[in-house]
Amino acid sequence: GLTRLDHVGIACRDLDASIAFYRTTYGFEVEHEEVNEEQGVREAMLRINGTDDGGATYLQLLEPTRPDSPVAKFLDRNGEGVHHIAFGTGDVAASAAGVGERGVRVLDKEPRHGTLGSSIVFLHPKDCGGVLTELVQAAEHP
Ligand code: CMX
Ligand code: CO
Repeated sequence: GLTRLDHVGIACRDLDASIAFYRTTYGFEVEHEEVNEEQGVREAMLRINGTDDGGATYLQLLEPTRPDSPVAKFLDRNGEGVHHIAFGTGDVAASAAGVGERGVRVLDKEPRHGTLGSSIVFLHPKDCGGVLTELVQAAEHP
């Protein structure tokens, strides 16, 4: 099942400026940065909290790497702001299948590569009350 809020994804035009805002305003630090060419993003993960069992919740700051990417399209339409939420699961394929049986469109037939070797799928925002929703399974050996 879905056990936690893994992250909130935020679309920004300038990743370094966004990182600086979160550091200056709240004191959040970047734990990890990477480029995901498949998703068309340069991203930073800022850890908000962590639990003894290794669970954590992040902000995911997203800057587009190309103009036809989902985040670039979102910025063109809406400007900067909250782009998606992500729930954590121990088995993303099983969770996606379960949600799909309830009539929600799963956008990825097979899980794709996410942050730090995680496996991710996206659910259509029109089937989720206007919220683009991601399911994420952490890598076993990050
Ligand atoms: N949240 C809520 N609604 C959204 C949305 C978002 N992030 N993005 C698009 N929509 C809505 C639009 O407002 C639009 O609604 P209307 O028809 O009412 O105007 C509708 O969805 C279609 O929008 P679009 O601009 O034509 O966009 P597309 O259909 O081409 O793509 C989506 C939308 C969700 C299928 C696409 O963005 C997608 O596949 N996203 C998943 C991948 C992704 O977002 N990757 C980046 C993050 C990577 C990561 O987290 O690691
Ligand atoms: Co995400």
